[in-house]
Amino acid sequence: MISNVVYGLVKTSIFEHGYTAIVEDIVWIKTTEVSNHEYRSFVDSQELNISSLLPDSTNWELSGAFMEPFTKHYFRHPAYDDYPVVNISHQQTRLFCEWLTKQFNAKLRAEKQSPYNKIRVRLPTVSEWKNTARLDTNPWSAYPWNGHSLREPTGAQKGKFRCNFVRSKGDYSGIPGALNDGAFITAPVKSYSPTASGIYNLAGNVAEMVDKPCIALGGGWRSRADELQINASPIKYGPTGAMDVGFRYVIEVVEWSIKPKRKLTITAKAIEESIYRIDTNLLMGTEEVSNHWYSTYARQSETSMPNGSIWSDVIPYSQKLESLYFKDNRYKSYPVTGVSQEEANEFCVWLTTIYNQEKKRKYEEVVIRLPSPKEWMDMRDKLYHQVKTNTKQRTLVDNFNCLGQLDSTLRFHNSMNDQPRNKELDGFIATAPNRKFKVGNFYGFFANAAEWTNKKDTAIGNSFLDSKEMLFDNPLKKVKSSNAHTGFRYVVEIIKN
Ligand SMILES: [Ca+2]
Ligand SMILES: [Ca+2]
Ligand SMILES: [Ca+2]
Repeated sequence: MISNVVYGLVKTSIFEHGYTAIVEDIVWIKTTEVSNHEYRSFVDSQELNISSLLPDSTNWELSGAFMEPFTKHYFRHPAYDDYPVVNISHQQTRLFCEWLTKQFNAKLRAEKQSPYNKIRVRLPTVSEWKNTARLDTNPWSAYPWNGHSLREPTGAQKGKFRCNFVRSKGDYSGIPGALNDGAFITAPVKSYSPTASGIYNLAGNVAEMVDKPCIALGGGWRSRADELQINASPIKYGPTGAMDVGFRYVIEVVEWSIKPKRKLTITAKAIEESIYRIDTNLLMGTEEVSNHWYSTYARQSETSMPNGSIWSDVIPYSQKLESLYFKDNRYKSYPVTGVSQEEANEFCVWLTTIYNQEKKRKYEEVVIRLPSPKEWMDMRDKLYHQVKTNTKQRTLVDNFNCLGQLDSTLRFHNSMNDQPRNKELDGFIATAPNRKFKVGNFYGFFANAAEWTNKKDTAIGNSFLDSKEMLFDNPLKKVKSSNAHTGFRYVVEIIKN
């Protein structure tokens, strides 16, 4: 099950069950609507003002139906423990989320090994909710499953309804038998088949609140089939909620615990292993300079690493990269970015000294420097012919901006892991590890990070921000200052053999 995958991934008790990642390692959504039992544990843990936290049970009224038992028992009776909490206000859900944030952060503090320092529980945004509904479907799908049928297409449940809604005006339970969705009002939060990601009742049962007040998504037990569609108009609710409106929350990680990079000694041999001959006296780095190499330089020359905040300019949900990219061991093999052309030059000078000073070295004297635009372009033309091989082997040429727009959907963010759901995606929203994409003998040459040249204010090559169409053209770029998508690779020029 998904929950186990998530647990395996994060190794922290707060994710033990009931959550699915919607932004890899950053945002999780609860797989069920919040139940009466869960909301009650919040209310019952408070000492003051409990009455202001209780659902407004007077909302239970429906002309022509006998609702008194719900008014009296729905929230408190154990028979309804696993039913979604309803009749609560937007403000009450906020207090619930604040309370749960404190509970979870206390748990994290108690766990020495947790990868997270701090999380925040909150209602999802409209787009997070909709993208959750489309995690396992075609982008154009009307419901949180593929196809237009509201009945199970296969399996033991074939022909049964897959959600709780209204069949026709005034009919909340349907007629008995297979036509019936089985629920007169709400159904337990784990009713019906979950999506492939393990999420229950996105469509129907109770409409779900989002961060924006007064609107709830997905339709509820009083909604018609068309009102359950992902893009249907939201349900409106009043100041004390409604009997068909509940919520589910997301957990967003805001702070990670840092595992510092291990110490690295850069030797002449390591430099020799990092380059490939491109001309008689010229060798080029086969990959972009990594965070690990750059931080080794930074430590030894008392230079600072780039500031993680540059990530917020280029991608949504940037907090993980902001806190970890330039500091943490997990990103040691990613290209360093956020360095200015001058800083890249200084790194090259430092590396030259390292090489020429060492006793065990292949070449008597070298100069390590940034490539000229021409040197880089000549290499590009050679590599261009090898792209065919990649096509034949069905391996991607590089890490670029597959969907053309970064904030299009969460399924894109979700593809930050190594196994994208869709083969057309390269799997990375920001940079990829240096050695992930290869053409000929070179990694990350066409994209991943753009690269500084030795020509003033000029970078070359594309980056994770550029579309596929740009991958093979337009490589020269005027760049004034450091940014999150420009890194560099060096060339080694042999002065004396
Ligand atoms: Ca729902
Ligand atoms: Ca990408
Ligand atoms: Ca590159």
